[in-house]
Amino acid sequence: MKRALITGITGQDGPYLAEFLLSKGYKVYGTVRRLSTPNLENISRIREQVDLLSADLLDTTSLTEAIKEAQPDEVYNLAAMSFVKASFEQPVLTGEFTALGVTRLLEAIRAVNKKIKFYQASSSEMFGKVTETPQKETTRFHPRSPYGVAKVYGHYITLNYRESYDMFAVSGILFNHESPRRGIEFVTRKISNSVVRIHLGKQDKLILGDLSPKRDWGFAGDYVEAMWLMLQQEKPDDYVIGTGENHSVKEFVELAFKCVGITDWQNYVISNHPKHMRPAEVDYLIADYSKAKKVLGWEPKTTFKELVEMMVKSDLQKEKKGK
Ligand code: NDP
Ligand code: GDR
Repeated sequence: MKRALITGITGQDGPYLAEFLLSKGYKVYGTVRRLSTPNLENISRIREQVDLLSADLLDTTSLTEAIKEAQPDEVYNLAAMSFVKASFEQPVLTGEFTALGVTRLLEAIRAVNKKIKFYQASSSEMFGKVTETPQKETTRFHPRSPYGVAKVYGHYITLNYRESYDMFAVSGILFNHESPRRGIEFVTRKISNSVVRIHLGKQDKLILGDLSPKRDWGFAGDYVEAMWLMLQQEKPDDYVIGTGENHSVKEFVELAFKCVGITDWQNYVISNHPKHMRPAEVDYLIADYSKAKKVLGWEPKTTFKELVEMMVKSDLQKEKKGK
């Protein structure tokens, strides 16, 4: 039985990856950091099937102990401060979690067993102000936020440990991926939740920032398979994962309102609100995932329309249940 350790198991991607690995017969461990009120909602369905270990990206000892305890064949580093807007407000802490946290984890692996395979959750935010379209593995990085800068560090330290210590360390450069489990502050879930609440008469307005940025949005459930595939290859390498299609925030809003039968969506939306604008914006992201398709045999399965419908439907069910 293979063993995997997932950091960030309580987030959006962690539970999808855990479910995927359990279906492959893995023994799955996940790290959780101490919070005054535990946040286990996203893993409630698989709570009995995974072993939770206490560890924090700020604390190397806790990471080392978690690795000693789990004795994993594979470590998936999904933990991070992942909200771009917040990274402008807490740039130093973002660097500690999202950048140096990767080094702490790699050091812990190196100390315990350097044969453990390592996956780093890198991001299309590294491309930022894009220098090439579509973006692929060789596209130059130009991050536009403390989060993006921290992810560039995480990417290069992963490569550095691969080159320096002959470790099987890969960096998956994933474009935006969403799901009903997405945190409420990210734009897609904020939209699906607000649209449903407006439809049910529980909310008057949806207050957003810039509606013009375009993102390559996929379904998180499709993307976790790519993470696993990267660790099943003979040689460690880096891959871009996306859909090859992009849409503006405005298109997402329009389609989400359409899902509940509202066509005059402009009457319910306030845009360019200063609270939701960023000091520097990433305007246009679109993935060239041809390397992943060729080498990993990976392709996205869920369309943009299916994704929006899935999120609105899920929020409708939750709101009706009063959750
Ligand atoms: P989430 O924000 O939903 O989850 C982040 C996880 O990290 C949570 O489990 C959180 O725990 C944990 N975490 C945060 N800080 C620490 C810390 N100091 N120590 C230990 N754990 C911590 O992210 P996603 O699931 O959406 O994304 C997974 C990873 O992929 C992240 O690294 C993200 O940056 C990256 N990524 C995501 C993309 C996306 O579109 N979703 C695209 C590209 C990359 P807690 O519950 O306690 O807060
Ligand atoms: P992003 O996701 O920054 O791409 O990072 P987010 O959903 O936060 O923003 C997407 C775009 O929508 C615009 N926007 C708003 N965003 C939020 N959150 N709230 C608003 O009210 C709003 N109005 C407009 C943003 O300006 C932006 O252009 C996500 C995260 O998951 C990262 O961790 C990950 O690395 C990248 O995707 C790929």
